[in-house]
Amino acid sequence: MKSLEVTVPNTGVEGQLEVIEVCVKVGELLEIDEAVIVLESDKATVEVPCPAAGKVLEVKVRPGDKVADGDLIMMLESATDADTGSASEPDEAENAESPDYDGEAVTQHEAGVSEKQIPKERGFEGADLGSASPDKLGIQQVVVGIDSQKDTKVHAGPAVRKLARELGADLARVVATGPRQRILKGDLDSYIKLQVEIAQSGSVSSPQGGVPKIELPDFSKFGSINTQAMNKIQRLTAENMHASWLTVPHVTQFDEADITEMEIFRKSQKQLAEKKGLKLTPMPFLLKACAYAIQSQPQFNVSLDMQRHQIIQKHYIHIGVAVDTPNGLVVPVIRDVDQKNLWQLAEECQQLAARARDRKLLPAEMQGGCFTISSLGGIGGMSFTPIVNTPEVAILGVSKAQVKPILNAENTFDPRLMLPLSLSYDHRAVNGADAARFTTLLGRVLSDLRELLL
Ligand code: CAO
Repeated sequence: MKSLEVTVPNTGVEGQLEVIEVCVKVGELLEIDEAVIVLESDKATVEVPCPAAGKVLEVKVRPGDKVADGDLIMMLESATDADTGSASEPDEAENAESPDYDGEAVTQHEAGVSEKQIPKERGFEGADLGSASPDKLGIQQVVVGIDSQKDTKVHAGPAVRKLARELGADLARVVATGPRQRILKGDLDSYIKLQVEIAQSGSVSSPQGGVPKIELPDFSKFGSINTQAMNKIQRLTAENMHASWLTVPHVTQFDEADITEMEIFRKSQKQLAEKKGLKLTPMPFLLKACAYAIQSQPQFNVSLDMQRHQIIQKHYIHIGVAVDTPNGLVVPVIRDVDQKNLWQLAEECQQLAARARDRKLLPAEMQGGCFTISSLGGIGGMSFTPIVNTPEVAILGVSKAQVKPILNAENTFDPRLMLPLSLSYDHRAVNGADAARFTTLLGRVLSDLRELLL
């Protein structure tokens, strides 16, 4: 093992160059020609390759230092002598296109070290980078840097780096398509184009993913059409649904509740309900059962603050009820559901639904929800996957109850009225086992309301 001094090779530049990147750390094992430091003059950037394979013993320079030819860069422990500069076969990958200083594509063969190959304005004409081979020196234009913030290696030429600096683009975010993950100018162009597109339209069209913009055809080519502007409710619903669909990892848990006894009780109250001027539908029962389940499982009564990495636990139970109106979907919120009885809930639900359909709801009446119930039971269907009403973390979808044959303890079938439940939840806040417990609990209390009295 020998201790080698690795110095700044002959760069052909008079005076000092700034060290803009140090690509090695003490103790790191380096291959021959691996980038050691990156130097920059006001005209160009150049990588100093390692003259021999070995282990870094000591690094003598830091980013920002000014160095001249012959200055010590690092001490290297090596079993071999430094490469004497014999020409080696250029790597095939390095023959591929890479950008030159003017942003035009040149091949690495052309980007050598002779005067002809490196334009004068680069300041490195006739460069002799010491022990590195001329062909390998062609690689000098492929600067290997370390992104200071992400500690991610970025491979890009000086022109691309300069352009990225001017545009304020973070090269670590650019998808590289060049050989050895090198970022080409075209890659930077695509990245910038994408950012502009995102900024302008809020949507993304990218082969790397994102939300593709859907181009609409001219529908009138296929038949008669007319168009009308979306109203405010429709616009807001579309925006909120889309935001929730994109940000919330949704899972839906399906279950059934045996509401045979509940229906007998509900129907028995019909006359009293009429006297009160109310309609006692399954909704107040669902509200009560959900409030009970939320009390038992408070993880359903949270919101996530992903910016601050905080879980906000709520100590009140306000439940929103999705109401279908001629103008679109609105979700008025019933406050403190846990503290109200079935008649109060029936009355409030009825009044809010009427006000919603008459477009009389105040914004405050649609705020502060912890959980939502969306009932399509009066319409039909077997089950559905409701979208979480963010920043809430769960929503219960209810479909039409149907009489089904259910096996009893005597191994015969009883006709039972079964209510389909579809609980969609934000899987960041709620796990699958909790969701299954939640719907199981709902099923239990809806099949035997006495538990709600305890
Ligand atoms: N199974 C069987 N019947 C049901 C039922 C169910 N799950 N839920 C309600 N019903 C019955 C009611 O008992 C009532 O019948 P009766 O008049 O014989 O008692 C009938 O269906 C109509 O009920 P309703 O829909 O008027 O009342 P509700 O309290 O159940 O619901 C409301 C109120 C406001 C939720 C409802 O009118 C509504 O707007 N639903 C649509 C919600 C929606 O659009 N959700 C989708 C959101 S995502 O796009």
